[in-house]
Amino acid sequence: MNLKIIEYPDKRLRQKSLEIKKFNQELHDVLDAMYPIMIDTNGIGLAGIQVAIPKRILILNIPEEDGEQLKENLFEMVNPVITNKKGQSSYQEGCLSVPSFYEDINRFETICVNYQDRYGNTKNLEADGLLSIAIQHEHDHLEGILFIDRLTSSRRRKFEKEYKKMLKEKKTLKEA
Ligand code: QAP
Ligand code: CO
Repeated sequence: MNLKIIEYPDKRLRQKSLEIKKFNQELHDVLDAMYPIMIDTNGIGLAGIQVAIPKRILILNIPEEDGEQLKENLFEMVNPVITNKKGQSSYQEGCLSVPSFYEDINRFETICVNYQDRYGNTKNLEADGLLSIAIQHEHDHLEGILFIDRLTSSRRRKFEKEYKKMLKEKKTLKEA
């Protein structure tokens, strides 16, 4: 499978992703193909729509304290629903679809998430810390929401200016 990460301002990132109904080989192939892309691009989370697949799937791999990403810590969530949220936390977020930009974003501190695994088994998880933030960030992608949408309007304007400048520089480099 030849998947590529799509980047802001690609409009496909605004699509609302659709529920998975069939837990078949095609789903497994997509999930299997998403993992190496996330690792190769130094990501800790990736949603289907980021590789142009508008389905309610996301993967997460939170690094250990030494920064190492262990495959045994991989979460695959199909049709995730956040059922409970409490507290507040702030974290400097980034996104593979918004490269080279990082900003503090407020999220819920603790959440409960109900999801299915790749076989369709129902799971329940209470998450806090970075895992909780990552689930909320990736879940937003399923709704067509990006972390930059959660900035204050002045920070958002600052982002748009910096990002446009970066895209221009990228273009100049490509032409050279
Ligand atoms: C979402 O984000 C997230 O700009 C996952 O040049 C973010 O994996 C969850 C990345 C923060 C929790 C906290 C971004 C890699 C990776 C970049 C990512 C970049 C290279 C972002
Ligand atoms: Co993202």
